[in-house]
Amino acid sequence: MKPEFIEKAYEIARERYAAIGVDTDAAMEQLRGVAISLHCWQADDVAGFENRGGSLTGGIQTTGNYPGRARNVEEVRADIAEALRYIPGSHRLNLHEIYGEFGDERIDRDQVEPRHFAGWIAWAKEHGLKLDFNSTSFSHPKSGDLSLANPDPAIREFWIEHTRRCRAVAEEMGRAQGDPSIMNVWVHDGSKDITVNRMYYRELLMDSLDRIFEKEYEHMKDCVESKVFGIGLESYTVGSNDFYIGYGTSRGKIITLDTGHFHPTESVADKLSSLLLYTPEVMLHVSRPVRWDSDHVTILNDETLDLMKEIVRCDALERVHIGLDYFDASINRIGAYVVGTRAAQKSLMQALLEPLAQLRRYEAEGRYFERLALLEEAKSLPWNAVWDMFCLRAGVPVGEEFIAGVQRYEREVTSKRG
Ligand code: RNT
Ligand code: ZN
Repeated sequence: MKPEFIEKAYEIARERYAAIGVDTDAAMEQLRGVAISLHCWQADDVAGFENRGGSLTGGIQTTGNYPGRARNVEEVRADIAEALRYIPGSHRLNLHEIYGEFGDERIDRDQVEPRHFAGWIAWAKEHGLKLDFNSTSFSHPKSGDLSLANPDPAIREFWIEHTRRCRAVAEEMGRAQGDPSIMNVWVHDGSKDITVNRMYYRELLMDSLDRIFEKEYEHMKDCVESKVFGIGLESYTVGSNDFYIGYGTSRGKIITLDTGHFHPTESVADKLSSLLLYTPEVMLHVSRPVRWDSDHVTILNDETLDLMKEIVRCDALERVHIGLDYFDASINRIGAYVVGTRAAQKSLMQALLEPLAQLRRYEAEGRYFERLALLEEAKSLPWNAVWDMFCLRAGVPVGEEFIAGVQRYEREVTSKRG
């Protein structure tokens, strides 16, 4: 696309938006300030580097067998660096504990140390990325159906120790990058069939979490993620939404909202304004559930748009952290990163271009026809000209141009992987 065309289209869009009181330059400036936390696990179908040869457990699943999956730390890094070439702005990378560099040592999950992430910390610094972190309860011989809520003291202690150590890793990341690392705790604990001791496992989970969070840290922040159900764990989830709303609000912890972890017609966007009244911050896992928590690639759809609009309408860009969480093994994985991240950014771009002042005036005056009409018209305002300009200024491909870049990398790199 010729830069002159993009500039011309932008000039027109700027005037069009100015007429309804929206400053497009300010919107771009705001978007530039928003880092999206890219999840490292799209690169290799949530495999990690423990090389135990085990499969993905914990009620989550990747489907598809697209060639070119990253097989080691070098390949994960190269693929993420490649994806970032097509994504405007500076971002974060969200690691899971199983992506530590353990070398030839046999380091079990209750032995992980910050040194296993020294390579990541150095690499992230070189690439201008900040790191976030996750403990990993799944894909391990001790995962079973219950980890932090396990009645067996030995297994529960193992996972408590793991999660405590993960917080120490996150602390080190945060210290090294001069910005808190956000550490997410999601455990798969649940059961397949009718459960009679529901309260008991929740008591255990509450106690485990309290013990995990005993130590105060300065350079990391904790967040807790709920879920409706997992595969093979359909009837009961220990860490349900109600559990974590109670836990997070009573303990002052950040709550993670994964857009795939609610009932299909439930609005995740609508949760923000309630949660933000009671919790310090919110972490998002933006995903795309198709019929269930399928973790399809995030796209620009009504759900993503509503979520981003709600962040802006709540004036909460500083308090809501946007992370991605999907894993599609059926398509080019680098392309999956680019499409998903750009979709989140495009949605946020539209949210930042909303004629909010005028909409609020209409609402306050009870002029609901006018509010509805302006909301409808705003949908077809030339937001894409502003988005194109944003990409041009950031030095990344405009529009569909990135497809060719991803194809080239596939030809030269990922298709050659065995
Ligand atoms: C699972 C949760 C969780 C995971 C990652 C891998 O349903 O969404 O966030 O996707 O921890
Ligand atoms: Zn998630």
